[in-house]
Amino acid sequence: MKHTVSSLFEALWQDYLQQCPSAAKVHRLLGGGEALLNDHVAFRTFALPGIGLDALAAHFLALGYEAKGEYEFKQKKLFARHFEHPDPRAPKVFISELLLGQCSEALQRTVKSLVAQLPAEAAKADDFLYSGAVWRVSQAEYQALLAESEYAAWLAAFGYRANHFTVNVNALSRFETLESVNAALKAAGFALNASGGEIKGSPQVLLEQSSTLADKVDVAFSDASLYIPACFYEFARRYPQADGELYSGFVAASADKIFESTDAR
Ligand code: OOG
Ligand code: NI
Repeated sequence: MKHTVSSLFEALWQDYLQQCPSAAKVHRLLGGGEALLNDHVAFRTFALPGIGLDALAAHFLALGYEAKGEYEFKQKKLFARHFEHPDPRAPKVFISELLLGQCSEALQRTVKSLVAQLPAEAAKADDFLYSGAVWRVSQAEYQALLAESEYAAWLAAFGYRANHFTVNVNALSRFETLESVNAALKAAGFALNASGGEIKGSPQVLLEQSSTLADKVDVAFSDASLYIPACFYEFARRYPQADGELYSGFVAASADKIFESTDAR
């Protein structure tokens, strides 16, 4: 089925709920039954031909999205870009890729062996963005990736799907500040990602973000099953720029910490 913007995000949301079951509860807590607007949805991939950032982005460009900001994460060896749709109700999209050329030979070999298991042109399939991890990966391979790059290990375990959805806090009717959202989440028992502080960013950089720690789920590796962090929920409050429009970009220093919402713990 060829997707529309709304059918694609609905399919992504249904897949995401399986990997982040607490999202349904968070949704009720913040929305009280009303629909919530998504600020953005994020994806991860490996920078390899046919499967890199551009291959994922093609799905969104075909739906009218446009490429916007670029971001570099030197330590984590990631590059990212964000995309916006002319319809302001369509969520923004944040896509990152692991720069394999900067990783060890062993990591590159493992990752290439996973990607080689995908059918030709896999990234062009209409359901690719929520196809998950269709390769066989062993527990030992996962652990070896984890020792070098948490991002690589997460991708090997979970593959292609929304890594997180993000609540647009500006559009909430029951909450105004990100502090009040965080307080309600914690009172309801959700654990927040505290790396770099519970609130990343500030009104000065025009973006404040927080996120839950990823829900853990059972993942069946080729030789064993492990209970590991899957997907998380993010919350973003945007501030107006000098021209009165809300800032629509991302903040690399904050994003760097948001990535850590899937860290093993
Ligand atoms: C993306 C982390 C960055 C943001 O909103 O800054 C991000 C990821 O964890 O894949 O989503
Ligand atoms: Ni995000």
